[in-house]
Amino acid sequence: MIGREHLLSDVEMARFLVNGYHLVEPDLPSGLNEQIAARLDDLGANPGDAITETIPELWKVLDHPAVRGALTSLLGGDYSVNSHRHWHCKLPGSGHMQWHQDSTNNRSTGIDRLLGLYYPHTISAEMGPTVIVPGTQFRNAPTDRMSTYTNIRGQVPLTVPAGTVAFTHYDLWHGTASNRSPVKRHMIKFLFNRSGDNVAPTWDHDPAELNRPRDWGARGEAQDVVNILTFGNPLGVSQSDHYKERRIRLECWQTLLGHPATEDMAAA
Ligand SMILES: O=C(O)CCC(=O)C(=O)O
Repeated sequence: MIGREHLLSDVEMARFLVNGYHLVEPDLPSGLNEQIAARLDDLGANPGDAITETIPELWKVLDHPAVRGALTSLLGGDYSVNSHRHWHCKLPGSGHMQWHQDSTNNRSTGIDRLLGLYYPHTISAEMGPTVIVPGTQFRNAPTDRMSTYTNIRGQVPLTVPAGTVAFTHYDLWHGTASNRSPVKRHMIKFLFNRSGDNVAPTWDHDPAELNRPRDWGARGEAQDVVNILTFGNPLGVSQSDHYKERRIRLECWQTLLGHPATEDMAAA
């Protein structure tokens, strides 16, 4: 049983639906990140999915209550840890990785699977951070076309402290910057799956949160679920794109609450 203090709040859940990512900084046992980073520094070959057999300490990250709390909130209490995982080592001098969405063109407008990106050492801008594009998780695009894009206004380099786990919607656009530092940059990518539909919220939900009125005067600074879901527009996309995305996120929110979309919300 996960303590309520480790679950996401309504506002954090709404922000995930808008931005497509959520960062967790678990207070891991002292020395654990350093130990994992040192083991990775010394690894000769990439063990692929067997990275957790090679470095079993990685389970301490996945088993941390803050990590389990985020996963429970986003995917339900019976989420599964997919057997696929991968060590992404960016060597000094290696170039950028182009924008892409992972896997085949099998996209979801729900929250059915998540990536969890664990960084055992602090990532600077020079080390080739993962770069994500907030709000693109419901925006399917051909990889060939994406590969021609350069910097995107609103992109976020994950320059994060050691031990951070970045959860992203599986379909969020991402790539990397080049590694201009003298050190190897490590990231372990995990994949998590939803096992069943929600029949009730699995985060720290307060139904009163949904009673706030829409406030057209405070769009950019929205601090509550209704206004975040209504006005959130991290890339400043055009009105018609914003309306399409808003409709998807409102339907997704209703599904996460455990009931199908109402006409009222879907028409928003
Ligand atoms: O190495 C990274 O930071 C990102 C890797 C990546 O984009 C991927 O595995 O799809």
